[in-house]
Amino acid sequence: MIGWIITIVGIITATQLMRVSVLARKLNGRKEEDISDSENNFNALLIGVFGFLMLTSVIFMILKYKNGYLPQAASEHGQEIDFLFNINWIIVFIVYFSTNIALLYFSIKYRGKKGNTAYYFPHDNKLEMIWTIIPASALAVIIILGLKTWNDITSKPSDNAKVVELFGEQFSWTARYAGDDNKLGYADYKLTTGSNPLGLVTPESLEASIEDMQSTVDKLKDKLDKAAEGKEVYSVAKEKEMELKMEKYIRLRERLLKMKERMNPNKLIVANDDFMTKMELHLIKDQEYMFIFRSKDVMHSAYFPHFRAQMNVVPGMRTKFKFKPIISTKEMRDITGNPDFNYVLLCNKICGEGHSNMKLIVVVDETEQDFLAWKKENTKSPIAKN
Ligand SMILES: [Cu+2]
Repeated sequence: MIGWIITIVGIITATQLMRVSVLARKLNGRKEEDISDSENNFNALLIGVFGFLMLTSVIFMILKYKNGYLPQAASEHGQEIDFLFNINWIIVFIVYFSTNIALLYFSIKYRGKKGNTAYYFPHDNKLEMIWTIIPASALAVIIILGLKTWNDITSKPSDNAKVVELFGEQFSWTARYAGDDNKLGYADYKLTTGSNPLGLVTPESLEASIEDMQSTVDKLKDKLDKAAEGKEVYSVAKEKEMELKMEKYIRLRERLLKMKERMNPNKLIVANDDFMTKMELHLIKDQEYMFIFRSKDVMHSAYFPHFRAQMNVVPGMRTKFKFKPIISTKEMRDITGNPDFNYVLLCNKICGEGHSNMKLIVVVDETEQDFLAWKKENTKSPIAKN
């Protein structure tokens, strides 16, 4: 509030001062365009002071915040992305400083002087060429390098990339590892139950869901029969609701029966060696990973700031991203000097009121042995065994 008052009073003062100087000119019998050399010199001095403050404050901020925008890259492609980012910064700074220094220098050098006349300079082909070719080649370098890196990042992973699924829901992440066969078992939302939270398709889960749906249908049918015989009384709306629910479950059950017919049982057992966790995502240093993202409810976005990876997590489709962590958690703790440092997976789409809690600690183990030791203690089968 006080800031606003000061600003408004400042503007009023400046306009009044300008009016005073205009009136003073009239009293002296000078025309408005008659500007003395001393006034021009004073303007040139102000330009110099303003330019100096502007450029030094930019240099100050570069030195102060140089690493402020992103943490150190800890994945293979992350370092390439940072390299591109730095090239862009270098080009921006060269252009920024050279054009602004030239602008300030010439404004001061050619400040108004008595007797100066303007130089007539309508067109120059050489200059046109220079300011077309230089920006065009700078852009070409940025675009070609960028496309090349993007193609590398999004190309197919190698055969020894380990497959991990990240399943997003309001408001948590579940990591499912593909197991020894390195194949993720099939999943279908229709099979999602309390004991099968990821909706994995196995012969048992299919059978269990079909039975489950049958018993729901039976129960509803029983109630509706009793209502028809007058043994139980429901409101018209309630009865309609039960009818619709029963139809829905009959439809779903038919679809699952068809799925059971179509699916090769040998393909369904690939889920059996999958293992999952909601506690921490453990990765192995220098191991390539293929992440597959799935969402249970709304759009989420999986964001690994240290790995320079971000991918939308969309209901009804699978999105993918591959990367290779190259700095272990232990090494990063030494680099940052922070013994509590941890990599994180964050949700980067505002997906509901608990969005800010949707986070998973990521640990990069030094060796496969470390990973296996963690796996033994902390992961479980994605389907609860009865
Ligand atoms: Cu989210």
